[in-house]
Amino acid sequence: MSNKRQHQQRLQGGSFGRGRGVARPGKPPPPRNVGASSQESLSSRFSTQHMPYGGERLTFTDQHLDKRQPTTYDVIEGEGKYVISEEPTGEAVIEYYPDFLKKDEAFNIFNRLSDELPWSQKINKKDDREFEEPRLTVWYGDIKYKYSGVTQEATKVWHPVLDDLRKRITEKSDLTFNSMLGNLYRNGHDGVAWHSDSEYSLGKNPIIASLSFGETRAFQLRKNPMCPEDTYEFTDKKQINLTNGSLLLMRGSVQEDWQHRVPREYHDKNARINLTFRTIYPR
Ligand SMILES: O=C(O)CCC(=O)C(=O)O
Repeated sequence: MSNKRQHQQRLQGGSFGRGRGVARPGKPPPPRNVGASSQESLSSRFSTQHMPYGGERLTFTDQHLDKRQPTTYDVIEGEGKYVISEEPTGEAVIEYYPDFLKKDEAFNIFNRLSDELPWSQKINKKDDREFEEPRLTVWYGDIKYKYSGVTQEATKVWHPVLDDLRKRITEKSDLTFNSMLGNLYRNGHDGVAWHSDSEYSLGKNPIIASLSFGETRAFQLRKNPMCPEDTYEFTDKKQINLTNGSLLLMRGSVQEDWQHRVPREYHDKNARINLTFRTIYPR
């Protein structure tokens, strides 16, 4: 992805604090509703983004968004398929399976993945500024993956646990994947800022399968305003509290019409691992 597109699409969280060591997961706390009282009202800055497959869309570029007042999210709970929007771009579909893996097995997998995968700290570039990503990452795939100034080198031999998980997702969904980006959130200070997985190498309407291990963390989505006449507010917001052993599928226009993030938390959190299986195409 070009620097310009990285800048526009992947609004990485330079404002996040650094992690302070991996906190082992205990029993995840029950999901809680986020969002409070105040409906946000904010004039925001937008820029025009040229989509890889033609057309344009408005993109929010205000990195100070994370510092606003708490806002209200519709919480999606329970197993199911949710059509979260229907636009000329198509349906944006979320599927959530909280019990994809048994809790004990998922905690064991967390321990193996945190000990055995080659996690590393990457440096992001944004506005000619460099900052450490507020999480550790790992990449498995036949070809390298580039985003936000980060290059994840190809790792052709898959760890057996990852290979097994990939097969189990395919058995459940009939979907196949050739790569996996893993995130290790060491504690509540780690997260990922608003972005969409819309790099050119993922193709149009990419399908992402996301597996979670360890601590429950909020996964939030906000819908891009659809036309310049809109009030430039993100009025449609969803949250799924991704629990240990859960599987989330994002399909259709989710990456084109929505952004997502895992916000930084202001209270103690244990570590969480997230594996995002994708299909990437050579350029
Ligand atoms: O940790 C998560 O659930 C989301 C990770 C994510 O957004 C990404 O890898 O693009």
